[in-house]
Amino acid sequence: MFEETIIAISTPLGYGGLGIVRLSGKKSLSIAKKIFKPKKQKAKIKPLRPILGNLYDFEQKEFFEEAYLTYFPQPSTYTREDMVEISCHGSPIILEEIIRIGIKAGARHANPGEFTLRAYIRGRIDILQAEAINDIIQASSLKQAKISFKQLEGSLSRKIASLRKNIIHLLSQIEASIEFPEERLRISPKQILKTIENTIQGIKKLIESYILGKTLSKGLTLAITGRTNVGKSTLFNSLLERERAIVTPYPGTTRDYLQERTKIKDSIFSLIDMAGITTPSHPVEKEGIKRGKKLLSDADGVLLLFDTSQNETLEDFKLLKQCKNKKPLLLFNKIDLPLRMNKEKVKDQGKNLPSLEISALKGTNLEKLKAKIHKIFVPNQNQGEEVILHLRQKLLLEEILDCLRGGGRLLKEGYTEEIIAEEIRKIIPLISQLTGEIKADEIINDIFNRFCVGK
Ligand SMILES: Nc1nc2c(ncn2[C@@H]2O[C@H](COP(=O)(O)OP(=O)(O)O)[C@@H](O)[C@H]2O)c(=O)[nH]1
Ligand SMILES: [Mg+2]
Repeated sequence: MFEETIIAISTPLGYGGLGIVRLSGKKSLSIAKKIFKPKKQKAKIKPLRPILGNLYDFEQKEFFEEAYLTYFPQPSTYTREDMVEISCHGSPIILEEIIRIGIKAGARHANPGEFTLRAYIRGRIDILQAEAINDIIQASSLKQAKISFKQLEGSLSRKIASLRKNIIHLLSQIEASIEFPEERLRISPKQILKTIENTIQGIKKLIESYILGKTLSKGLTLAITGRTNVGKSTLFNSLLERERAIVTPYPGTTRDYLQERTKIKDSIFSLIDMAGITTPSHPVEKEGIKRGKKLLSDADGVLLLFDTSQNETLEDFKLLKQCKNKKPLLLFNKIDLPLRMNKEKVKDQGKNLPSLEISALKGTNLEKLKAKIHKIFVPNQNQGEEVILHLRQKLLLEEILDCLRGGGRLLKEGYTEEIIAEEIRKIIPLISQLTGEIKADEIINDIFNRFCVGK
């Protein structure tokens, strides 16, 4: 399948100043010559030199558009194959026509991400870099785009390569002491343990960086909860800066949940406005509450609202207890109204939990709230430290961590080197999965299907 020459429109479909069609594969140049004729009749297509010409429909024998063509000879190309780029007016009709005659001339339409897939299959990039390419294209924040750019340049790949080197070194030491137990090169269990623990620390850091990665790419989910009528939907709208949720003075207005993305500083949050988790008075509300509970337990963070213009209720305390393990931010709302709540009593119940007084309606302390949300939920990160952006990567790193911990445990329990080596050896294929050295169809499909056609 990678022997065929592929063709695709690489610019977004729509009207634009320019549109680009790309070809990749052995027949790129010969196909290009069929569908493109230089303006100067005797001019030759030279590598890496844009040449002006006309696009040619060889069936109807007519020209239909002006274009620049650039030929990129293999192997120093995006795909490591021969490539051709045709740059013309950004007209969807013209671009589709180029694809049609390109296919007539012997090309095949590219699948999503197939150019990048070829770069990976041909060994120019690993799968971490392929993921980074798509992350740049689909970046939700400049900070994330910059992280992805570094990963495309190989920052994460180098980190993983050095992890592999350390693991192999450790294994060879353990294995040497199995083979030559009487010799001096025997490594002490203490030394093995030290290496294992150092490696664990490094991997833990990477895994922890995923939370930051998530805030920069997909966004952290933040559930706004509290009993009915405390002002959840009002706060939801204020944070979104638009009237997304319906707000009324009647309890039970929000029956289903609403979810919307918003940016707070350079981080993305997916805010969830939930139905009040109270005794339902309506079947629709009941379902809403059920879903709400699930959302609450899945959320990365919780904002728990109280209505300070009312006396505290048992329900407030119940909710506090329910989300305590989620370390919620307590928000005392409606401070524009006369105070009736015993805030200290509530705070006492939520010991050590951060809190803030606000008026969602009047916008009091809203900026403070945003700063606080950022401070509490977005982890700090030192400049230049690697950030993991994909769950796939995080899960594999967790498996590696498990093996290391397992190895350490066996060592402490006094098991033989053979058994410890066996546990540590399991890490090697996991690393190969991480970098894509093991080319598994399932992973390939999953990753490249997220790409646009033409990339
Ligand atoms: N005075 C005042 N009223 C508020 C405030 N926040 C919400 N409300 C009102 O409280 C009622 C219920 O608000 P809503 O956002 O629908 O509460 P929810 O049931 O928790 O979603 C509405 O009449 C809001 O206008 C506030 O900060 N101050
Ligand atoms: Mg509501």
